[in-house]
Amino acid sequence: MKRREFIKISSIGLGGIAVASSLYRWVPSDIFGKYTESGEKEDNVRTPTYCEICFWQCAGWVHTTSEGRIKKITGHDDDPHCNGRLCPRGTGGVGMFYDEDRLKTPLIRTKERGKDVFREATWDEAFDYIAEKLKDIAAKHGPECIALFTHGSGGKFFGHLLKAMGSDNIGAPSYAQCRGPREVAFYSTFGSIIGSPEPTDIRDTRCLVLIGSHLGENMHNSQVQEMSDAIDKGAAIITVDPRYSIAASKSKFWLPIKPATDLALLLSWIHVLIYEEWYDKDYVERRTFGFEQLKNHVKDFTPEWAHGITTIEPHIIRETAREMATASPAVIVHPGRHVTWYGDDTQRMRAVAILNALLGSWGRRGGFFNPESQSLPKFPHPEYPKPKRTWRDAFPGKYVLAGDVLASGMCDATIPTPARDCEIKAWLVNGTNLIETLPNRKNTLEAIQNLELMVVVDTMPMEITGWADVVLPECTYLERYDMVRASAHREATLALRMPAREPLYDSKPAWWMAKELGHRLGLDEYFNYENIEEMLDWQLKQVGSSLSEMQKLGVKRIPRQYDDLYFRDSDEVEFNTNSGKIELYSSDLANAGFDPIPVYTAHPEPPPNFYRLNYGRAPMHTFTRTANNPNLTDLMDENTLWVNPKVAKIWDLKNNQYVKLKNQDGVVSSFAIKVRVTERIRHDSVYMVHGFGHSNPKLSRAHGRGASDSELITNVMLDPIMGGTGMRGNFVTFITNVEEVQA
Ligand SMILES: Nc1nc2c(c(=O)[nH]1)N[C@H]1C(S)=C(S)[C@@H](COP(=O)(O)OP(=O)(O)OC[C@H]3O[C@@H](n4cnc5c(=O)[nH]c(N)nc54)[C@H](O)[C@@H]3O)O[C@H]1N2
Ligand SMILES: Nc1nc2c(c(=O)[nH]1)N[C@H]1C(S)=C(S)[C@@H](COP(=O)(O)OP(=O)(O)OC[C@H]3O[C@@H](n4cnc5c(=O)[nH]c(N)nc54)[C@H](O)[C@@H]3O)O[C@H]1N2
Ligand code: SF4
Ligand SMILES: [Mo]
Repeated sequence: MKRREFIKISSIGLGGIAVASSLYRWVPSDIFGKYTESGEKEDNVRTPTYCEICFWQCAGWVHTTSEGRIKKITGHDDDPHCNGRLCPRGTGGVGMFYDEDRLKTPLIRTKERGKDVFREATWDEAFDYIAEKLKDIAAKHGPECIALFTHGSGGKFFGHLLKAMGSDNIGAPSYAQCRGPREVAFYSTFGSIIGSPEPTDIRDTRCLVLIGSHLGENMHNSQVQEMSDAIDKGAAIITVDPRYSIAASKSKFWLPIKPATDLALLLSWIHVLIYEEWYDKDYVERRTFGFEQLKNHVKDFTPEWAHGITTIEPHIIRETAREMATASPAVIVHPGRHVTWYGDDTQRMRAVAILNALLGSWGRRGGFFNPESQSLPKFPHPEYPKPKRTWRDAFPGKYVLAGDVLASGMCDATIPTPARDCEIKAWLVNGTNLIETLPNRKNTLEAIQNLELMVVVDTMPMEITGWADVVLPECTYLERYDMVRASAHREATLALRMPAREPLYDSKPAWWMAKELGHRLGLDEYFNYENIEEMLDWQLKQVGSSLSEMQKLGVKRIPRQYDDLYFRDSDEVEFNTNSGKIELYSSDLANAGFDPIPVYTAHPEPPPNFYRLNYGRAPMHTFTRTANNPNLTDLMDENTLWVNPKVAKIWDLKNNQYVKLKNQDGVVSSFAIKVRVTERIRHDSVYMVHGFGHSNPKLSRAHGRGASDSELITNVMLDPIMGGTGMRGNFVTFITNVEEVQA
């Protein structure tokens, strides 16, 4: 979009954002403030941080006593990610620091891989061991055979190290296992990805449509606050979910859709908007490309057609379309976040993007705003060597529209096949529990067994650390510096994380590990600073701040220079697409040989006596990373299996009874899970929260508590467009003769 066409004004929107009051009614009230204590003022040192318990990265303050005892973490009032309030997980972050099961020293494996038998090592020993192996692997196979899997702040430092070595194989599970399809879909429609935090203008919306996005359980802080605000102001929520989620309970309309059929509903909404002439005609005419093709394409996708597929009544489809149209342009059909469901996810997300375009919500108040960020220049270093190969070479002609590295792709490219002349030989894994994170565990383990080296950087003994050759203990986010958070929002902000105290045990920060490894690999010129303070101070000074200013402020808001948070009706806008318009008909997809307008295809149904395995989030946990956190296990220490009463009757299942699950490929869950009989789940599915069923016995609170959805996800429905790993095509049945209740 051409910024110079906008009028420049000095500053806008500096006032504080109202804090929602009703949000925190959504989760049990005893969660909040439970772990805070009111320390005396004079014994209260506060240092800035941003949260690492999830990727919303709320900024806050760590309150310590003068002796360095961490008392509590609170939200930063100036931070638009949290508006002064942390979610239960963020407050409970203290538990991560105090967890006595933490990794305490570097470890080097002494038995065969996977046996989880290690000896303690010094940092020097561990680094020397790793550096020698990496040099050897790079000499034998090229540095491109080294891959980094990372999810979390330390990835910046290890990513820099990898690039300095000459490898671009740097991937996070937050693409192919999470947001990838929506990013490709919105990029091909609007010429812009969604990114994080999502630029959804929820606080000013009049209608929010959530398709599988379970905000409230998905506890992305300010989004949930804004949704709560919007509800208070009378916004209508439309929730499409086979499960009666918390969001559904706050909704004007709950559409309990038959799983895997969302694309039919979306196409029929598009049909209704167009054929009832409820779409934003002026916006569509001026700003979009391919309307006639779209109109023709959806001609037969009537609500009556969709009813037969989705089970949603035709009049409900019409009424909800009307609700959106009435609110337009202050309406958001939310793009969701974890959208890798059924393998046609990019196309489903395209339909979501098209709906938003028809409703004129992109770039409009109450729809999607135009985010602003302040990037920090990189500390000077020599150019990176150009890699001769990447993971993509393992998949010629495939996943051409993937805009980012596929973690699952790098994993697959580690398994030798005759067709391939090179495989990935070494993994550096930072802050991602790949065993539980990637679907198809057998495949992940096969890849790991083919490695010459696997180094895992983590804070806890997890499933992935058990398979490592070398484990490096990172200190928690409360004990370290990381890169400055420079995030995009209505206004750009910078947020600092600094240590609130010395690290416990012999744990160290990622920046230091990367620099030390760089030194041993002869890459000192890439780490041309004494310590991270020097580097951060240099970066901050380039944008008119400094480390000492940020240590005091914690968060710095940078006023927008241009009045371009939304388009004005009079603005001419050029979109970053081939046509320069919003592409209802995608030329990117057409050029790559895919359907330019989404086509509905049916997905497999559960076989007799099997139920679709559905999974999601709980407000007090994040993936597998919090399952052992003492503060958060206090709130929820195992997951339960939601079972519809009809199904419970057939199987004679009682509430609180433990069962094991067997999937369509005969995989049986390692641990039993407690049944929760509830009308809130459809009869064709069962539901559990992801992140439980830990098999590492070193997790004293989490081991064997609840079941792991991951180990039952053996069928992966690959998105041919961008390689996303659809994970909702797995079916389970019950094993009821489980004697033992968990210890
Ligand atoms: N079956 C299934 N699979 C999924 C999902 C699902 O719902 N079900 N969700 C998908 C989605 S949406 C995503 S985004 C991914 C998330 O995938 P991951 O980010 O891999 O998720 P976690 O399970 O939280 O693993 C995080 C690891 O980082 C470690 N860790 C925590 N803090 C730190 C730190 O400060 N430093 C270091 N070095 N390590 C740290 C934790 O101990 C843990 O081992 O998973 C995807 N995979
Ligand atoms: N508390 C907490 N919050 C989190 C996280 C966390 O770990 N903990 N993780 C964060 C991350 S990285 C992500 S990606 C997001 C993920 O959260 P979201 O993007 O909101 O949701 P999903 O995990 O995709 O979907 C879960 C919902 O989809 C419903 N669902 C299942 N199948 C279907 C279907 O076929 N159609 C429809 N319409 N709905 C279906 C489920 O019933 C469930 O309510 O959460 C984020 N927020
Ligand atoms: S939403 Fe909660 S867990 Fe996530 S960053 Fe914010 S406070 Fe931390
Ligand atoms: Mo995610």
